[in-house]
Amino acid sequence: MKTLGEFIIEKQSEFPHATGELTALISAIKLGAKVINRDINKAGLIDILGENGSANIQGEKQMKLDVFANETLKNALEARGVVAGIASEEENNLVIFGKDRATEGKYVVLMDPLDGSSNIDVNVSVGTIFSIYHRITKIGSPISEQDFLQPGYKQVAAGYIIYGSSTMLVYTTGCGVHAFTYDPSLGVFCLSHENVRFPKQATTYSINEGYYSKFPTGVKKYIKYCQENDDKTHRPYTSRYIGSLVSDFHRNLLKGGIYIYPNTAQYPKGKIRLLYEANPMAFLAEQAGGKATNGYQRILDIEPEQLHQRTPFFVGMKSMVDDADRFMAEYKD
Ligand code: P6P
Repeated sequence: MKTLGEFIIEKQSEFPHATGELTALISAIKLGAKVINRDINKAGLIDILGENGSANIQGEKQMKLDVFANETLKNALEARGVVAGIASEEENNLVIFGKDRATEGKYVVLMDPLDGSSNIDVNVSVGTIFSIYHRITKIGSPISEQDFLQPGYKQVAAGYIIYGSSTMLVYTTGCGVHAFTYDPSLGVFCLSHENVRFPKQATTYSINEGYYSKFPTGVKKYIKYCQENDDKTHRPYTSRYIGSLVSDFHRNLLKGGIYIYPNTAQYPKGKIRLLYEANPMAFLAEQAGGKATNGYQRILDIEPEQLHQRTPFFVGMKSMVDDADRFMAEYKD
């Protein structure tokens, strides 16, 4: 059994210039994940206690779990002193760490602390997504939005935690994708999947087909393609959609699939956030031999303009994303 801590230190020794700061950063995320995992597993119970007006188990004012997840990760990251600040789905603006605006942190972190949190009420798995960059501004000077509005190909590391039937932390630093399963009896994440790659054979497409009438023509054509009978390409594919990006992505990574959230009437620019959802998942996908686009362009090449900007998102096995992109090119609306 190899723990996440042991694995990171072992890998760190492969990078002589590594100073251990990224190791400290990832272990802060690991700590945050353990705390969030503990409370997610009691979510129903805490809600029940909270609903009759009594205090929750810890006697604290009950926080919505996604706010709780945000506070937990923010505190864990600030405590390590290697992060200059964060951007989060739960924060309108940048959060600058350190007593004054100048700070010594070498990294900035962008995160969706609890993606798919509406699923908690119905006991469906949810996730935390994180994306790590070197800051652009000089260490010691104030950080600014330019530290965060970097294209995805500049990410130093990215990953997610999935709180499902087991809790797993999946991450990449650009040297493959590695997955660790949490053992609550020991309080450690153990290496369970080293160098994860998408399978060779496509099996699953994930999209909310309830919005079919609102999809671009290329997406409609691709869905019909997935549903055709063709033994050579193992179609029809299975349709699976959980409504939680991390869960759908994780299943597609292990079983072979594609996740699509295109632009729709309700989300003309797409629903998925570029900086702290699409970019980290795209980095992981490419490191696992897959592909991620907005239907036309590589996600990691998109030059961000705003912290919370959205994008259409096609991510998964390269062969499946290639097929979807081909239909998008052929049937431009
Ligand atoms: P819809 C969760 O809110 C999320 O951002 C993704 O995790 C998920 O795939 C998608 O939205 C679900 O959106 O419109 O299908 O309910």
